[in-house]
Amino acid sequence: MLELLLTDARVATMDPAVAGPYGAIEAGAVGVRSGRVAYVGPAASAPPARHVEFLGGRWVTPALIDCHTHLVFAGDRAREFEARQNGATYEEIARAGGGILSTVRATREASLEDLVESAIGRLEALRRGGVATVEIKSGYGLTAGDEEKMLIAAGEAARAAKVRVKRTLLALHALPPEYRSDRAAYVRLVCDETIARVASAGLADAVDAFCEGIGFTLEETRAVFDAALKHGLKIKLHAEQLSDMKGARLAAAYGALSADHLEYIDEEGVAALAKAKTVAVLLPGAFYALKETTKPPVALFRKHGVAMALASDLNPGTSPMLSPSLAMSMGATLFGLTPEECLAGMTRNAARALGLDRECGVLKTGLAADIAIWPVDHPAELSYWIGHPGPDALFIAGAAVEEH
Ligand code: DI6
Ligand code: FE
Repeated sequence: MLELLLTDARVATMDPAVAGPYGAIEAGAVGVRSGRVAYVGPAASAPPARHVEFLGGRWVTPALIDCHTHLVFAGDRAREFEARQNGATYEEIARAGGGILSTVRATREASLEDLVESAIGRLEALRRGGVATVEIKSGYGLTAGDEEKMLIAAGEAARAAKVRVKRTLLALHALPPEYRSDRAAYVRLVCDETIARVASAGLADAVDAFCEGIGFTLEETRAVFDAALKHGLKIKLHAEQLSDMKGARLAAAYGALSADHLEYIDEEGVAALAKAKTVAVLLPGAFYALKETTKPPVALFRKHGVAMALASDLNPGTSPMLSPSLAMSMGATLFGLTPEECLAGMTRNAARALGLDRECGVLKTGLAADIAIWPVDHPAELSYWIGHPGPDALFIAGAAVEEH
């Protein structure tokens, strides 16, 4: 006996094993038992259930997954936005000690409680948009203790907002001011202390680094990857966002779950991602906010069969974006993804980018019952509306989320 059956639905399973666009099942149903999907298929052959909901032909999809955010932070960067609107560039602001470092100052000063509270608000905004799983990076603390504080805040906020979370240590995000004259010492601190502390406390699943001219070099990134692997953490990388540092190749060589941004990646880099089955995470919010013009090479990702995910990159500097719908709209309109690629980018491929492909991201028997019910007539609408308000209902591990 199922606990819940959502029936009289059109189901975009996003499961590649189901033939056709979106892995769609017309006149379909999804059944739930013990927080897992227990049936996906034609409504006519669904087993009996204690509760049955008739959806009147509405579309059901896997709940969305935002696989790249920096949503724990203090302060805001609205003044910096104003400076940029008056002509300053992101790089100029960063070199003048603003940018990421201004958020570092505010985040170090903030209490754990304040970080949790503001993060809950952002998580709830994403959740209203249909997001059940979020990745959250550190990177605004930079000392071992402050990075731990951020990751603890991420865990507590996710628990309070009842969303599934994956946490990523991004200690190589910016050079902290106290190490300005000794980069090597900072990288050593991260390798020898921060990673070990975070890993042994179970505060992160992966490490990431900002491999960039205004961030960290390939060699510095490599050192952190080596330390991360030693401590059993997975690898992710901010690569080729503002220039071609050949970071994606390095990430692929380390078997990274994902390489993210990738506006400046070349074909050799794309081929390396394909070979390593590393997911390309595209972040149109930062591209939009920075008014970039170089787009990620979507045609090359398709040609080489690199899975593309799409995420908000929610952060105070380059992507203050609280809407998964906007990420999908921008993925389509700015980067040229098809609506089906956009939805795959925030479901199936996002799950892969987090190492969660056996847990969520498609509607398939045995996976978590993370389900969104949308008031739309076609799944293309999820990328078509510019800022869709979100699903009518959202289930996370089989539990209905209240405000929907
Ligand atoms: N790339 C980005 O776009 C963000 N971090 C990164 O490595 C920016 C974060 C910020 O400006 O606060
Ligand atoms: Fe980012």
